[in-house]
Amino acid sequence: PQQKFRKDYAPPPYTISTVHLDFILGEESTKVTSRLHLLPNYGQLQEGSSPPPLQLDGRKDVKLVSVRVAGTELSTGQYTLTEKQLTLNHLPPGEFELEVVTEIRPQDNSLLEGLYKSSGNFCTQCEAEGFRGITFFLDRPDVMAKYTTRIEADEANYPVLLGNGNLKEAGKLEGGRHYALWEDPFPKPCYLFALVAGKLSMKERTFVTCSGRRVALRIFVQEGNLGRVDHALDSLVKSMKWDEDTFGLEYDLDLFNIVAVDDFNMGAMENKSLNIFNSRLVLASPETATDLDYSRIEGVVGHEYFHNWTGNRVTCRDWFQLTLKEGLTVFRDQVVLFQFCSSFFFKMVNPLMNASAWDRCLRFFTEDAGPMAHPIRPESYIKMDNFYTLTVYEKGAEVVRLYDTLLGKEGFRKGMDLYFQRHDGHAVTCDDFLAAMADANGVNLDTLGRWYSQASTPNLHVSTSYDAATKTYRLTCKQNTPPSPGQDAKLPVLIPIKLGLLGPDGSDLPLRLCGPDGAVTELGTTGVLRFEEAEAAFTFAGVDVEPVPSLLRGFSAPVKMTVEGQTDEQLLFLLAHDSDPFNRWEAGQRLARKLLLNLYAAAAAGGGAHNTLVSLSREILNDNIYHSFKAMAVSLPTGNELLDCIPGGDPPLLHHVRMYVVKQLALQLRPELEALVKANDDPADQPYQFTAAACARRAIKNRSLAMLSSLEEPEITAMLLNRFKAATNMTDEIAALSCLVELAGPERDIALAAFYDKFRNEPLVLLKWLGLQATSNAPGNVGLVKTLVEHPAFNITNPNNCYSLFLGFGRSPVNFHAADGSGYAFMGDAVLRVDGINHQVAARMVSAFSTWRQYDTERQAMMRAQLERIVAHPGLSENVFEIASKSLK
Ligand code: HT7
Ligand code: ZN
Repeated sequence: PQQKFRKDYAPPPYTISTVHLDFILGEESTKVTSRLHLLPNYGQLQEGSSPPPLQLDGRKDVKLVSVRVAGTELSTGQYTLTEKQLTLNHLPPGEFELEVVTEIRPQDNSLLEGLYKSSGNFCTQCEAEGFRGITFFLDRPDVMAKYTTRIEADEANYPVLLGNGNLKEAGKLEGGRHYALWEDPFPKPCYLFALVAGKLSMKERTFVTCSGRRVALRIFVQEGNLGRVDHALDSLVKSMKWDEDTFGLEYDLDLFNIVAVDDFNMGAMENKSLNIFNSRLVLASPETATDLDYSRIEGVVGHEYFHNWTGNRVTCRDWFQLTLKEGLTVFRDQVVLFQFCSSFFFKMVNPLMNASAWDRCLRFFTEDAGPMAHPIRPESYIKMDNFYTLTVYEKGAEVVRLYDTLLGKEGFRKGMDLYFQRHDGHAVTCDDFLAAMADANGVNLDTLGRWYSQASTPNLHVSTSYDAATKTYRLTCKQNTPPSPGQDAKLPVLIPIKLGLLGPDGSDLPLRLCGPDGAVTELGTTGVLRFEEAEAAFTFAGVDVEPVPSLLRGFSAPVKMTVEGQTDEQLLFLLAHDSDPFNRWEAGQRLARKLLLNLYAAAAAGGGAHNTLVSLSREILNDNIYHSFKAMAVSLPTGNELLDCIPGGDPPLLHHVRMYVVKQLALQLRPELEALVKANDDPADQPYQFTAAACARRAIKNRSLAMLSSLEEPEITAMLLNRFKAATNMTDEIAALSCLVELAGPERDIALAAFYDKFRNEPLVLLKWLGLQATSNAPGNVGLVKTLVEHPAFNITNPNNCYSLFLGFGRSPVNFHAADGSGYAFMGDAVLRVDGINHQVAARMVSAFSTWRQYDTERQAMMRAQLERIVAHPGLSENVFEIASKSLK
């Protein structure tokens, strides 16, 4: 397969000003007529040269019916057609009309890219390169055109016909057919094109924009689901208002549609005015969705809406720039979260932190240290779909946060304003974003620019020294970025170090930073140091006693920090007093990490849990702090995070060490945990509420239950089963079930059977049922997971099903990593089977093997063997090939 390189970018040879698409949707086949107005990109041409050839992207399942240039049909000798391209060589000079007619079979399109059918309805997914599955086209984001779409279909089967923009015309046709004509006034790249046709029910709200325009907000779902869309609608209204208030960004059309579909490769898609969502990110009711589902819906609805400006109005020049829209939009959806929890206390009480912001620092570290490591702006790819990664999204968002930290809220806003002023309606690069931020603020951000081109997570090493005689405190900072595939040497990057210094009573000291000329700058009690060399020292004056430093507050840069000589006492002090909630939590995690790694090293199954961990957890549980923070603070670091620190690690052994510690904690903290369970049940007379306080209560109660369940006592197991049966909301029901699934004994089977019976007609809820069983660490669970693949509830052509079952299984430290290799063999078979259906899904599954170098030699050999078998498989997709072959390198 061919690699594409960022360095090879060249502007398109033609621009397209208008696109008219005509879809005749049928059960047998769909006819697509595309009429394009093209003009050669004169900037690219030598004077007097003949028009360049036009190479249009296509796909092998797109059948070419006819091509007309300026009204004249071409004979087959006048163009070249391959599986992936249609090339026209002799074109008229200047502008011309091109008509291409194709025939496609959406009902057979199991890739779910281009036009396909989901639950009997037609829908599209064009990002990144799916549009070529509809018609031959310049399928690249820097070709922006104005689109009109005419859709024709059988009226009884497809009463709803939706396209981008505004509805211009609709009417009945002969033979029970009807049509709709949509016009999108904004130029857009083809990846934002969308079409939906089907039987759908709709709920509507009106949003009045800041300039007084009324916008109709409509959510379309399958019949029967209309009662589950209110939360998504509320979230949309909230996001629209937030973008106006925070960035002055108003919605630009009179209609905003969201359609929920069951078969979708990712979470959602920001098509202009016609967002298409995976139904699990739209539908919510207390009985079927957990608190986490509610918070994800809020986050993704916001994310897709925010793309209207960061992605749609200003888009990417090429796919290497993906983080331009994704990193920025993730940053924007995270700011919403932070805004709503701007005060310290609100931060503590906000349970959503648990799900996203708190652990954001951990999510991309593994990818950034593995064989698939790439800069947030990659240099090459085989399949772009493989680069919708944690690095591009999450690390990319952290890089956007660097601007915000350095420039402050107002400086960041100035940069955003200039970015839109300069680039609205254009396809641009990450360099353009950086230039707008720098120019708007009159600062040099060159060293920040290096974050875009260097892979792997920088290490930040800080040493401290206190001079009592001069009352000065000195921080010496060093940085280095480890090598990554294809990149050995790295340059220092700009690291904003947000910090505070804690005095003996735990309060923040005033920060007086000494400049090179001896001048002192007052930084308040939380300051930001600009660190951009390989090594630099920062000195603070007027420090009466040696402080405890709180460094990298709020995770101010995506780096791995070590603080020389940091003691457990200092960490405990920070945990007790730090005014920065992130660092308070991080101090606890550092302590827990140390203890767990020591225990693992000794593989010490006997003896008591480390006293410090017990007393620390007791203090947290008894402290007068908010429950959501307690729930988080008593959660141990994840197995994956710990494995990153254990070369040649044994995942099942680590799991057992971790569980041992949980059990010791539960043994010693039983009274506290039982009291928390008792005190935090939802009041019986109160309906489910998705509020910070209610979620926090459920979080600490269910965390306590999970810890208690590790005791495996009959009395506790019976209590869990009772709670499972009595639960009135999905959060509590699934919390009890997930404890029971980890236990041996009849209660596990009773609960699983009852859950299945209750929800057998609720595919979204059954995803949880599949996922819990697949992820279970019950010994020998590989056999059960194999039977689930054959279960009537499991549908291998549906991505959500595969993600719950196969990706869920890949997360089980015990069974995926079973010592006999049965888990690896099962996953290897599954990857090949799924690859025959859906390449994107299979590529995500094969990533489970990417971390193979982290484990002991036996496991390494077995995982490697699976990767080799997969790479050698005839007919393997490019998607899977790219991940598997890079993992082997
Ligand atoms: N921008 C969207 C990306 C997306 C996607 C990419 C590849 C294949 C399928 C896909 N579906 C959606 C989603 C987002 O980040 O907003
Ligand atoms: Zn996005």
